[in-house]
Amino acid sequence: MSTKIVNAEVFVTSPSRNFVTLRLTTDDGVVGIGDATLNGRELAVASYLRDHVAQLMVGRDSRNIEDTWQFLYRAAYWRRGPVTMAAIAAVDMALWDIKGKYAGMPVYDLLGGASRRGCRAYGHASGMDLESLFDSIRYEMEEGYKSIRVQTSVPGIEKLYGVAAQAQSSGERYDFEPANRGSWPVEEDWDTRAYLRHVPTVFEAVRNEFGPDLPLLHDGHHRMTPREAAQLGKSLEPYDLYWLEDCTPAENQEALRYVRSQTTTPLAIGEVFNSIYDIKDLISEQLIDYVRCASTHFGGITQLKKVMNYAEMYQVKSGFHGPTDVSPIGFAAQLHVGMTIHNFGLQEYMPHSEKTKEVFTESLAFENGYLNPGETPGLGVEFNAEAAEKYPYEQAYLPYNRLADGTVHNW
Ligand code: CS2
Ligand code: MG
Repeated sequence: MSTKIVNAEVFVTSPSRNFVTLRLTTDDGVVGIGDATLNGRELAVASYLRDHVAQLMVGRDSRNIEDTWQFLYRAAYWRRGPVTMAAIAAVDMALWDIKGKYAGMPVYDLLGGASRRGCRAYGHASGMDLESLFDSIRYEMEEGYKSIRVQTSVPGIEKLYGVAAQAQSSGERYDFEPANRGSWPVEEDWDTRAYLRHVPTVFEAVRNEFGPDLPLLHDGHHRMTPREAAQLGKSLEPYDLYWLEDCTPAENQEALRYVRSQTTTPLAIGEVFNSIYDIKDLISEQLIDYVRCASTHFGGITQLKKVMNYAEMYQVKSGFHGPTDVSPIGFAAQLHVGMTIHNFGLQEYMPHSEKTKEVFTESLAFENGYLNPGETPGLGVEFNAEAAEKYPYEQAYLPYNRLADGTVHNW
C-alpha cells in the first residue's frame, strides 16, 4: 500500500464568506482536506501553506500524523501563533481524513470510537428588544436546539456583537457573521457600564418567560476587566447560566483566578487560543469549566484531543468554537473529537449557508438538537473545487470597537 503525498494544494474561496482549504493527495489517489480559515487574515495562512508548507508535504508518508505535526511545529523554530497553528491544523485534519479513508472508518472511530449517540449543540438567539429576542429563542427551540446562547442589544450601544437583524454598514443584516466585506474594518461602539446594567435584566425576563430548565449561555466577547467580569458573573447567578463565555481576555491566565473566586457562574474560554500553553493553567487550576478552542485555530485534531484528555483529569469539558468562520471541514474535525472524548460538554453550531454547502458537502446530521458526523470514512466532508472557483476571495475584516472618547477597545 502506498501512502506518499504527491500533491498539496491550497484553495481560497468565498461562498458567502472566505475559507482557506488544503487538499493533500496520495500517490494512489486518496484525498484528504483540511481547514485553515482565519477570519479577516485568510491570505496570511494561505501563503504560509502555499509558500512554506506545501513542498514539505510532497513525498511524506501520510500515515505519520504525530510526526508531521511535531515536524511542522518544531522545525519552523517560530512556535505558536494563529497563522502557524491554523496551517498546522489544516495539514493535521487532511492527514486524519486520509487515514480514515484508508481504514474505511470515520475519524472518531480511529480516535477511540463513539462515547455518545451524538453531540448536543447550542443555537444562537438575539434581539433588539425583548419581544424579538423571545421570538428568536422560540425559533431556535423549534429548530430543535436544547441549549441557547442569548445576545441582546444594550440601550446606548449602537452596534453590538452577536445581535442579528442589526444593520451592518453594508446595509445587510448582521446575522451571525460579524466580518464585513470591504477594505476597512467597521467601527462599533462599547460602554461597559451600560452593558453590565442591562444584561441581567434581560436574563431575568428570559427566565420569567421560558422557565428555569432551558440551558442559557452568553458571550462577553472579551470586553470586561476581571473585576467587571466578576460583577457580571455574580449578577447572572440567579439565572443559572450554562456558561458565560470570554468574560475577560485570557492572555493573562492569572486574571481568571479573581473572577473564579468571586462567582459560581460557569466560565468558558479559548476561541482565540492556538496552543495548549494558552490554556494549561486555566485547566489545571480549574479556573474554567469549558474549553472553547476550535480545531482550526488550535493545531487540528491532534492537539485538540490532547488538550481534552488533559482537561478530563480536572473535570473541565469541551465547548468547541463553531461559528461559520470554522469551515465545514474544521467543524467536522472537532465533531469527531467531541464524539469520542469522555468530557464532551456542548458544541456551538451555526449552520453554513447554501452556497457554502455547495462547495463543502457534509455528511453531518443535525437532529433534535444533536449533531452526528455520520459513518462516512474520514471526516465526512467533500470539497468541490469547481464550485469553489465560482466564488473568488473577497477581502473582509472583523469589526473593531471604540469607547465614547475614541479609545480603541477589545472587540
Ligand atoms: C464568537 C464568534 O462564536 C462565537 O462565540 O465569539 O462569533 C467570533 O466573533 C468569530 O468567530 C470571529 O471570527
Ligand atoms: Mg465567542
